[in-house]
Amino acid sequence: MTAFLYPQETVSRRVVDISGLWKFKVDTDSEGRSEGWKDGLTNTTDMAVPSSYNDIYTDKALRDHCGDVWYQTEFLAPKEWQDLDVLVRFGSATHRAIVWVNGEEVASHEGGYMPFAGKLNDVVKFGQKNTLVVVVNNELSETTIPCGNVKQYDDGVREVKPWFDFFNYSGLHRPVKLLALPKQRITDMTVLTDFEGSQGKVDFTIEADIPAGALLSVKLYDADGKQVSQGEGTKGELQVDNVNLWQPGKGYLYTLEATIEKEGEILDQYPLEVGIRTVKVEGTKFLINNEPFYFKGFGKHEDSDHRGRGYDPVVNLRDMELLNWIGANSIRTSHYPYAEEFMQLADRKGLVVINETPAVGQINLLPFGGDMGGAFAMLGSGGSNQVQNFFELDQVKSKGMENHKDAVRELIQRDKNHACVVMWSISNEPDTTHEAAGEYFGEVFDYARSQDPQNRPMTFVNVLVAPHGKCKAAQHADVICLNRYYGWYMMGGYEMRNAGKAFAAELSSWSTEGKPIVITEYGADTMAGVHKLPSVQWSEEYQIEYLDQQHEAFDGCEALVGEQMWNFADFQTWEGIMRVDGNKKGAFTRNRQPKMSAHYLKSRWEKIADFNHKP
Ligand code: BDP
Repeated sequence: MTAFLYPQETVSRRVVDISGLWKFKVDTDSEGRSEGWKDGLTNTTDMAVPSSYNDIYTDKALRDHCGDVWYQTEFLAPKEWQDLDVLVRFGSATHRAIVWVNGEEVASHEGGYMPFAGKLNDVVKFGQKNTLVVVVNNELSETTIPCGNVKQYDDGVREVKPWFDFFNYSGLHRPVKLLALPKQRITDMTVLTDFEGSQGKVDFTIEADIPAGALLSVKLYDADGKQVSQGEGTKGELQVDNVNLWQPGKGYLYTLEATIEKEGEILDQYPLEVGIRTVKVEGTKFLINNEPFYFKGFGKHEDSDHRGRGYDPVVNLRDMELLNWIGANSIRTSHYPYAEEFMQLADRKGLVVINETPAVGQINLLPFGGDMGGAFAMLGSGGSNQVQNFFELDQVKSKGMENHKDAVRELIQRDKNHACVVMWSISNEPDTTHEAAGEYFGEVFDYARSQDPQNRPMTFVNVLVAPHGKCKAAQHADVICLNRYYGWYMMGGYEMRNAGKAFAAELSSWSTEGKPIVITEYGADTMAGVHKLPSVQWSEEYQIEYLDQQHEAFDGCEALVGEQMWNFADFQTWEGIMRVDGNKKGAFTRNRQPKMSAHYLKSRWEKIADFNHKP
C-alpha cells in the first residue's frame, strides 16, 4: 500500500525507527525466492539501513551484483498497539521489493525512490519479537523507470547496465519505520495557497475516516506556534491576516493541524507544514509570488562516500549549507525523487526545487548492448546512428508508459504539499527526435497535469540531440529546460573560445517559443587540484573559462530565467573510459569541498538577485 503522509508522532500516532544494522545476504544464484528465504535467512552478514549496499564491503561481486539481495531484522510489536493499525513503512527500496513479516507477505513495491507500507495486524505477534524479511532487486529494462538492461556473460555472471550516468546504487536507501495509527484516521491532506496584498489563503482538503459523532477541525499556527486561523470539516478555506509568504531563501512555514475529536478526546491528529506562495508561468517569466524569479543553482545527486545513495542527514545539512554559501537559490532533484527529509529541509530553508521523476535513460541503448559508451557514440553522431527510436518500441508504449505514469502519480502525491516544489520535471533527456515521442509525451504531460492539485508548471529536460525544431515534445512543456555542453562534449579544448556564441545562437532559436528557458545542465569535468596555464580540459582553470563562455550566452538571452550548473558535487557513475572514478563536473568534490569554480560561482550568484534579474 502507498503511505504518503510522512510518519510523525502525535498524541494519537506512534513511530518507531527500526533502521540500523540488519542481517544481509546476496542471492548470487537467484535461489532465495524458491528456497524460502522469506521465512528467515541463514549465513548472513551485516548491512547498514539506510544505505546503498554497494560501497561498504571490498568485494566487487557485491558492489556490482545484479539481481536480488535479502535483508532481515527483528522487531517488537508492543501489546498496547493491539487496537491500532500497525504498519511497516519503507522510505524507499531501490528498485523494487517484497516484504514478509513472520513469513507472510505484507508489502511489495516497484520504483526505487518512493515510500510504501504494509499493514501488519494479521501477521504480527503482539508483545513478542517478529521477523521482517525483505528482498530488494535492482534489475533494469527498457520499460522500468529508470531504464537500462541486464547483460549476461558466458561465465554466468549478469550485470545491470544503467542507461544513465550515475551508479545504479541499490538497497534500502531510506529509513524504515513501524507506525501505530488509529484505525479511523486522517489519511491525506492537500493544500492550495494564495494571497492578495497582505491577506493569505490556505484551501484545505482532508481525507479521513471519521467515527460517528466525531468532529474534524483544523487550526493554522504561525512559525511561533500562535494560532492564526481555524476551520471545520474535510474541506475549507482559511484566511491569514498579515501573511508571511514562503519566499526563496526565506522558507516561512505555517503548520496546519488537523484533529479528529469526540467528546473532548482526540482520536487522531496530524500536523502539516505549509508555505504560502504562488507559482505561475506568464509569457517568458517564471513567477513566484507574482515576481519574476531567476533560478541559480545546480542539478544534484543523492550521492556520498560509503553511503552511496543512502539517506544521511549530515550530508543533507552540509549540502544546504554549501548551497547557501555559494548563493544558490534552487536545485533540480536530478534524476529521481529525493528523500522526504530532504524536501522538508528545502521547505524550511526556502530552497526552490524542480522535482524530477526517475524517468531517465529513455533513449534506446539496446543496439549498443546498453553500454553508456554507446550513448556517447550516439550523441557524437547527432543521434543519426540509432536503430529504432525508444518511443517507437511497443513495450515502451505499453508497459513503459504505465510505469512512467505510476512514477509521476506517486511523486506528485508524495510531494504535492511542499512549498519548495515549483515545477515537476517528468523526464531527463528522453530521445524526443521522433514523432512517437511527441505522442508519448502528450499523454504523459496530460496525465501529470491531471495529478497536481496546485497546477504547477510541468517540464521535461531536453537533450542536445533534440535541438529546437527537431524536438517533438517541447510543445507540451510550460518551461523549456535544456542540458547543454558547448565547450565540453562539443567544441571542447581550444575551440571552446567560441562555445558561448554557439550556445547563444541555439538559445535565440528556442526563444522564439515564447516560453521561459532554464539551463538545467551545463558543465565540464574537472579534477580537483589539477591546475594548468594555459588551461586544458579537466583543469580547474578550464572549468572557469568554460563557465565564462556559458554565462556570456545566458546573459544575452531575455527568455532565460535560470542556470543550474551540472553538478553540485562530483558523484559516482558507471565504470568506463569516459569517467575517472565517477563524474567530475562538481563545483564541489564528493567530500563537499570547493573547487575554484565554486568561488567563481559564488561571486557571480551573489550579484544576481532572486527576482527581477536583468542581465
Ligand atoms: C547529461 C545527463 C547527466 C550526466 C551529464 C554528463 O543528464 O545525468 O551526468 O549529462 O554527461 O546527459 O555529465
